[in-house]
Amino acid sequence: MKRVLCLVAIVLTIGLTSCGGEGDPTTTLNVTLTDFQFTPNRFTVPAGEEITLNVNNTGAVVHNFIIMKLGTTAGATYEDEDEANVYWGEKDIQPGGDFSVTFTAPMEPGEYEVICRTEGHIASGMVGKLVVVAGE
Ligand SMILES: [Cu+2]
Repeated sequence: MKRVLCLVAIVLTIGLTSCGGEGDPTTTLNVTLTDFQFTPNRFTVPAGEEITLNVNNTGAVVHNFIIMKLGTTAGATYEDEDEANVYWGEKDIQPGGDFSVTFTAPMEPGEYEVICRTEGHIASGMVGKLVVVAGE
């Protein structure tokens, strides 16, 4: 019985966490690029706001931070035709690269795919989510 209660508590906690959102929306994103991950790999931003992206590539190879348009995906491999579905991207971030860029968050709330276009990196797990939430 105790075990069941515990499980219920865990489920409730998870439920509340996902309900309370994805974490509060923020206009400053700090992301570390490694071989082959975005850390963190989930970002929540307010729609239409200017977002500052602080990028740090601590990996050994070139990485990218590319946001795909809503409802699109680069699939398992980023190909030339995926270019048309890019919402915004910071491309060819060199190893050791550590800088800030800004972009405007999409107006439409939803979950946007974030990927690294370097060959093989999506398949290796270099995928993230940009969650856009409606402003107040
Ligand atoms: Cu990469």
